[in-house]
Amino acid sequence: MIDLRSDTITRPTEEMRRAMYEAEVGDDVYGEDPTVNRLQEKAAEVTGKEAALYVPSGTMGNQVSILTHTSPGTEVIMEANAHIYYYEAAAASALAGIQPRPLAGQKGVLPPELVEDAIRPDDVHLPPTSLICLENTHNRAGGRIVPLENMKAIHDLARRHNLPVHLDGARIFNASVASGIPVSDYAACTSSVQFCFSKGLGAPVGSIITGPSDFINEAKRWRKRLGGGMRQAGVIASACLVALETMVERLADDHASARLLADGLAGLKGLNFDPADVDTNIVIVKPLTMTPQRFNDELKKRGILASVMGPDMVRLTTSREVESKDLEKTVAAVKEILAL
Ligand code: TLP
Repeated sequence: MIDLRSDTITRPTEEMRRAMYEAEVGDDVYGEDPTVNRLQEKAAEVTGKEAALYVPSGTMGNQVSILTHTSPGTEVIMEANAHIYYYEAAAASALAGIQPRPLAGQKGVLPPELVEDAIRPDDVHLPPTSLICLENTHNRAGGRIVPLENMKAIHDLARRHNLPVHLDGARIFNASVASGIPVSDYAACTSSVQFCFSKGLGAPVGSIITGPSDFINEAKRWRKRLGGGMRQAGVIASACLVALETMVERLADDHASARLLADGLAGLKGLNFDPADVDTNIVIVKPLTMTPQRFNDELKKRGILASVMGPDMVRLTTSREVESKDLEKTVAAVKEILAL
């Protein structure tokens, strides 16, 4: 099978497996796992923040951040297609007791004026705004890079209103590699960042939150409350260190694969798709002559796995697990399906 469902399907490299076998470990709830500590230091450094906290997943990283920044009964501004809004099973409402304020972005990008207008004035009838969440790259917008200028403008207005900004940077390294802008420049427009090791970076488990030391200390308590305190986590953190050391630059290969796919799908009748929308490793197409589910089923019959992303979208995601011949085969299969 050619697996284009997600970059989460990437399996650890030989070097990661060796590092896992050899990892020095301790009890991380006591802060005594040297490998986790090294990973946290490195992640803090890469994002230009004071401290970091290793967590089991991107979802936990986002939710621990929301829990740490906010209190129940407040409102959190986010893009209407953000992962935090769309794919985290309403965790922010269920766990943090916040009210999400989804704003429609333009291909994942929130106009700063829209964000500023959504900040609540001080009025007893209204929920106080407590946080602004951004996502870069933006998954449901097709891996779009949110421009640094846009993040800066939102950060500036957030500061004027004394509000924190959290970045769901699950794929911030994709944005960085594709744009040539250091991760720390994006992170400088935020109060906290979550990024994932187990997507295109290929590690088997884990994400990380970075931010100021006092924020991370409080986040550690929330991680524990959620049952995310891990013990000899150096075994998995070691693979994340290898990911940071060896897998960042190669994300460019995934972007090149997505470009190959995008060029192959460009201009096909029966598909609503603009290849100019592809910035990184995600290609989202809208089939016009059949449902996304049927399109997906037809792909599967031809040995290709993709993801239905709602009532009109199918997502094809490139990763280290796919080769250029797989992409040629995918383009040929799509042409065949559209002719049905
Ligand atoms: N996204 C997954 C699915 O949940 C959709 C995927 O296959 O892309 N933020 C963003 C932007 C994400 O894309 C994801 C995962 C997460 C957070 C959550 O990460 P995990 O799966 O580690 O909880």
